[in-house]
Amino acid sequence: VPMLSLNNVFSQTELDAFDVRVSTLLQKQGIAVSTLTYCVEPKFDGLAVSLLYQNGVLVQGATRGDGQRGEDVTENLRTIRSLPLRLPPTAPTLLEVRGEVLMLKHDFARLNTEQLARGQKTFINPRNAAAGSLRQLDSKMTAQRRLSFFAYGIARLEGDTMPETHEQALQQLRQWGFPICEHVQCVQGAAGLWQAYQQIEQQRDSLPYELDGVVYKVNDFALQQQLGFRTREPRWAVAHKYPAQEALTVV
Ligand code: D41
Repeated sequence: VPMLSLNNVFSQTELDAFDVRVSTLLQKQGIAVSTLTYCVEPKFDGLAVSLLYQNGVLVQGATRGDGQRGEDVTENLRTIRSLPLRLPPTAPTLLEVRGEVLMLKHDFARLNTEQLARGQKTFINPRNAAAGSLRQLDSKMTAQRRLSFFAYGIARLEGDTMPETHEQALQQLRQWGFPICEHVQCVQGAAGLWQAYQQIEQQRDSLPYELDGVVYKVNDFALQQQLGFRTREPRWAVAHKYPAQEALTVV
């Protein structure tokens, strides 16, 4: 299943337009909608990966690459402590999970301190550190870097019924042992999206990971399917970026 990319909105006006576009498209298809329910989740500044489980066992993990073909990073992914290698007996026969690999702020700070002490190059930001760590040729090197994983979706499921909403899919993933971001919230309409955007922005500095924005997703899978996608971006989801963080330094 290809890994889609996300369109962006950059303002409240564009956010409103997204909600209007979604409602109008559904109305044109004869689906009456008053206020839409969306899931809002932090957009981690990490690397998107796809994980394939057969009979509850992780058999393959890949980076996104061009969306069709990525890099096989299975051995390196196996070293991530929070990423389940084996699922409980309740898990489906086939499961493909999408999520984000990232480095927490404190693990990044520690890595750079260690790099300095060893006289090795430091990393510019947690994303670069995570990317460099996941692409190591020797998984023993990856194991020494503390990477984290959060699941954000189910791409394929066999041997069980697909949940009806994104929120339920995340709950199901949690029950199968995947780490899910605890800041995901369901909201109503454009006003709800804007409120959640601002609320998560206020928490941004106190969160243990770096966010580059939030992602809005139509919660109902039946509606997602009606909306479909345009070349490589789903019509039912969009990313809303936060302004880049600025800091002062002595040169
Ligand atoms: O946290 C993220 N970076 C994130 C990325 C997320 N929370 N949700 C995402 N959802 C999708 C869709 C809606 C296409 C399944 C994503 C991404 N995609 C994504 N990451 C990289 C490219 C696309």
